[in-house]
Amino acid sequence: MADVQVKKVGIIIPTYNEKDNVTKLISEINKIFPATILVVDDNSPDGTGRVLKSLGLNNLMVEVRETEKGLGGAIRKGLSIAYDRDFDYVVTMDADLSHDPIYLPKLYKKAEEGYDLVIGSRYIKGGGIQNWPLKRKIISKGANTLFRLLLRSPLHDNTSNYRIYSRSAIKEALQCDSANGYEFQICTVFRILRANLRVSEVPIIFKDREVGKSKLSNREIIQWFKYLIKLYLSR
Ligand SMILES: Nc1nc2c(ncn2[C@@H]2O[C@H](COP(=O)(O)OP(=O)(O)OP(=O)(O)O)[C@@H](O)[C@H]2O)c(=O)[nH]1
Ligand SMILES: [Mg+2]
Repeated sequence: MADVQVKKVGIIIPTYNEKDNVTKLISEINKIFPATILVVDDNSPDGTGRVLKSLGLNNLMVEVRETEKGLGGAIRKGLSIAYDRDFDYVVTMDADLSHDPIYLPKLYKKAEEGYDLVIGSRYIKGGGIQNWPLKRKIISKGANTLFRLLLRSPLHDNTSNYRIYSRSAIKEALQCDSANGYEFQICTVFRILRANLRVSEVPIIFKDREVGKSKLSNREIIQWFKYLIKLYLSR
């Protein structure tokens, strides 16, 4: 019989006050996609970490960061754990049900075709956004257009956190050690492209969160644009 190698896939979900959303998300993932799930929680006041640990699922790891805060740092922590544990591929996705797990098999299949970074993309044919206010759409589309132009990215969606990394791509992403907020997504794309790794996109329909609060503040948006200029000047 042919020796079929089973790949180890991890899914990293950063959380801050998402106990209801992430519980539902994990149950949906477990119905359709076998993987180890690693939640990196920044000691959420709503007890996300405690609630998840009480589920007692054997494919779920919960990493609670007691003192550190920030989306970029949380994802980096997850990637670092997954890399050390020899995962072949790692998916990152948001906890708030904006990223539908039905796309997981498509992301994985594309990565298996030889791509190091595959983005779940809102901005290619077949992709889209449901229920976002106009202001949010303009900011996201504007940020992506600017990044594409300034950094010459072939990707249409550079800011989506729904993506799958190969081990080579994780290695590059882990170099983004000063990108602690939302800028982590563009730092990783920047480095992965600079390392000449292969990138691709699969279309996703992104749904706005229905429960819980957004953590994207005006301060984060300004910090993101400053970081984009910093990347541009560092080419
Ligand atoms: N661990 C950790 N997770 C975070 C932090 N900030 C955001 N997240 C998580 O990162 C994901 C994306 O954050 P969101 O608040 O949904 O950001 P967004 O998708 O840009 O904004 P909305 O969809 O409008 O809420 C969610 O799973 C959050 O819980 C943080 O500081 N630490
Ligand atoms: Mg969200």
